Formats: sequence, C-alpha cells, structure tokens
Amino acid sequence: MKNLLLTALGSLSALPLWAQQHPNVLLIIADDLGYGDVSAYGSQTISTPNIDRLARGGVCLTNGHASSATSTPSRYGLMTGIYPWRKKANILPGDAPLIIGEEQFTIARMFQNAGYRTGAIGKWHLGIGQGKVDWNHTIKPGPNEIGFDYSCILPATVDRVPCVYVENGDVVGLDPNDPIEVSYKKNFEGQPTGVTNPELMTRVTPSHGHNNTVINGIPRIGFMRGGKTALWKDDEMANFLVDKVKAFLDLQNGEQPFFLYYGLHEPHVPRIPNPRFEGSTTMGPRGDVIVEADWCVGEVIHKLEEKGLLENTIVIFSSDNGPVLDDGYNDQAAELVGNHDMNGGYRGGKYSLYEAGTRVPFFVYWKGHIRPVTSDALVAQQDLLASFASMLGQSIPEGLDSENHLKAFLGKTKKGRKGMVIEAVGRLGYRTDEYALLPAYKGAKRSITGNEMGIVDTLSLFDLRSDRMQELNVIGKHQKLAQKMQAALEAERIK
Ligand code: NG6
Ligand code: CA
Repeated sequence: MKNLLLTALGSLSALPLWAQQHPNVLLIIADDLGYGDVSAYGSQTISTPNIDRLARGGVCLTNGHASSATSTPSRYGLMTGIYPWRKKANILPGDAPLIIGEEQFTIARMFQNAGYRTGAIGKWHLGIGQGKVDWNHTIKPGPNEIGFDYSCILPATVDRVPCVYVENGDVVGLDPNDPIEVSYKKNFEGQPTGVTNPELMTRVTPSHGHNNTVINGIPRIGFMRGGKTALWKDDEMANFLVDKVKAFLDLQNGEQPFFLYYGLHEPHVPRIPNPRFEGSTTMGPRGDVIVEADWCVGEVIHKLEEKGLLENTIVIFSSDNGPVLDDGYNDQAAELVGNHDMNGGYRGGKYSLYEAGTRVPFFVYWKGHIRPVTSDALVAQQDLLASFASMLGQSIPEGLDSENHLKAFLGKTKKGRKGMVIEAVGRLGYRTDEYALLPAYKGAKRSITGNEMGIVDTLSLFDLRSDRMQELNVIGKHQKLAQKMQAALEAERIK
C-alpha cells in the first residue's frame, strides 16, 4: 500500500509545473443527495463505487456543508461566495431572472481571470434573463454573462417548466415555427394539465403540487406551451449531460486549464432513471437514479483518464442540499426506502436547519497529489471561491463570506472554519465545528415532504460530537458558548 502511494505521489513530478500550479477543476454538484446516500461514508444500502473512488482516493470531508438546505440559495453561495440569505435567495421558478448581477464576482470569473476556460453544464437554478424571458431568442444574462465561456443548462429544476436545455443562451432544438411560451401565473388556453387531464400522467402522478403542464407523462410546476422538438427526454437526461461534459473535455487543447461546473440532476424529483438503471436497487426510482448519478461520475472520470487529464484535474464532489423522500410525486421513495438512511445518522434533511439539511457528501480528489484522508474540518461550498483564488494567486473582492481553506480542501490540515451561518428556507442558525445553535421557530412539525423543518421549541444548542440526532438541548450547560454563537450570528446578520 505504502509503495503504491509513493509511486502515485512520485509520478507527480512528471506533471508540467503549470499543471501543478494551474490544475483543471471539475466541480460536480448533485441535487438533493444526502450524506448517507453514498457508500463512501459507510452506508451499505446503495453502492456508489465511482463516487467512493473520489472519497477514498482523496479528502473525504465529514463536516462539509452547503450554504443552504435548498438549491437556489445553496448554488448562490457556491457561485458568489456570499451567504445567500444576504440576497434573500429562495427557490426560484423556471422563468425567474438571473439572481447574480452581471457585475458580480463569481467563482467562474475568478477562474477566467486566472486564464481558465470555464463551463457550466446541468442544473442551474439561479435564474436566467431579466424577467419576462423570451425563450425563442438568445436569453441574456445567463451563465455566459457571469463568467462561463460555455454553458448548457436546465434552467431551473427537472420538475419545473420549461423542460428544455439552454445552450449558450439558446434553447436546444427549438423549431421557430413552434415557439415556447411559459407562465407561472396562469395556463394557456386549451393546454391540458394534470388536473384537467389526469390520463396524461402516464409516468408518475403528483403527491402534492406538480399538477400543471404535463410533459413526457410527468406533471410539472408551471405552464408551458410549444417547443415540442426542444423538450428534453427525462430518461435520457443523464446521457445528454454526460455527453455535453465529454464534448467540453474533448475541446481541451492542453494549453488552457479548465474549470467545469457539472450540476447532476439526480436524485431530485421527478426521478426518472434511464431504463438501464431501472431496478438497480430495491428502493425504486430514488435509489436507481443515485446509481445513475454514480455512473455519470464514472463516465466523466474515465473520460479524464482517457484524455490523460486526470492527474492534473482536481475533482470536487458534493450536493446542493440534503435529501428528501417524497418531494411531490408518488414515486414510492418513502415506501421502498427500507433501512437505507439517506441522512447518514443526522437529523432533518432538505429544507431543514437540522444537520442533514446542509451537511452533504463532500470529497476532493486530485490523483497523485492528495494523500487519502478523512477530515472533519468544518468547510462550506462558498469557501471554494476564496480557496481556489488563493491557490491561483487571484485577488477577490473584500467582504465575501468565502474563507480560504485550501489546506483543508487538499487534506493538509484538519482545521477548517471556526464558525458559519447555516440557512434553511430563510431561517438562520450557527455552526461551530462541534456545535449547532438553532433558533426557536414555529411552523409545521413536519413539512409536507415529511422532512422535519420547524420543531425547535426554544433556542437550542446541540453538541454534534455526542448527539448526531440533535435531541439533547445543552444550552443550559453552555450558556456562554451559546451567547457567543448568537453574537457571532448577529454580527454576520448586520454586516
Ligand atoms: C419545492 C417543490 C419541490 C422541489 C423544491 C425545489 C412543491 C410542492 N415542492 O417547492 O418539489 O422542486 O421546491 O428543490 O412544489 S430544490 O432542490 O431545487 O431546491
Ligand atoms: Ca436540491
């Protein structure tokens, strides 16, 4: 083993210096994948060998967080290095304007400044256009206006219209004679919905919401008309996006390093695996699409290998927020989950301020450059911006919430953040490496999704070392610490 490691590390020096100092960076962000959904942390119920390879061969972060427990805010933090609640970022509809200003600094812009070729492929969910989007002409601003040289995105979520890909601002495969119309307010005349025409829902039916326009047998959020030739095929989405990633990598000419953000759409609803993954778990579609996501990761890693790029590419894998079972469709996620613990022993999940809302799978892999290590350093996705900026000697604006933890990301220290604000559907909490301070808030004991959201009766302090499930409020015992954390949260809030 030791010899193998030495050989691997020894081969580094073969890399040209520019590649060591300016490695490619591939950032893979899954959608709603839980800490316990990957086998890398010890779960035996779903096997994710390709993702595990990154974890086992790199830095396996056990205290890595998204900045929020839902997608739009989480991705806002990742892209801008700013806490999303400062911007009041919340889950966006499919026709929402881009929430990142064209003048704003982004992680993509930072890489561009450092001479990188940049790309964004897959789930976006940060808005597009300036409002009242005309889907039939080039849409601006989008990823290309905030630092990406190339983009091919699904604008919002798979369960929201429009169900089309947008490549460099243009809807892919659009027939100008069949223009696209989108509304989140009212339906278009004569357009069937899941309510008026339930017989159209041949693929899956809604458990809540998701009863507007039906596309590919799946009812969605929002109304859409036209664009028939441009509609994505749900069960081909994984293949489509993987092919786009491969095509992006094929254009690497060896002179310019790349930064690629790859937003996997799995395992967000609707969960429609490609037929070859159907039945690959006993958990129904939710399990099967996780296996599919793992395949996607494998395909991309193999492509890097094939092109001889793997040793000068840092691959980061994480998820935008915690997991959920029923998120609006009758897909048997809850019924078939068995003893699979998607939360990895933590409380809460997507939408929740409890730990499983933001503590997500987080791995940093750099073949031959990183000694495999498991690290409990507290780090967050918004820290990637400042960390890579420091690696590349790039300056970043003052006042960001992004902290430089490059050493933690590369496994050279197990020290990370001292503290950080966490957010779930607009509510804020505070984390240190060992404790969580959660405010009292009212609200349903359980969300409609079944995930716990608002059951904090009183301001609570949890010791995560001894109490993963956050059942024991220790605020009485640690008044001073709680006050300090409360003050730190307040200081951030008014900054
Ligand atoms: C919710 C949707 C849920 C999902 C979520 C966004 C309903 C009832 N629920 O409003 O299905 O789309 O938004 O998920 O419509 S996220 O991961 O992109 O944040
Ligand atoms: Ca998500």
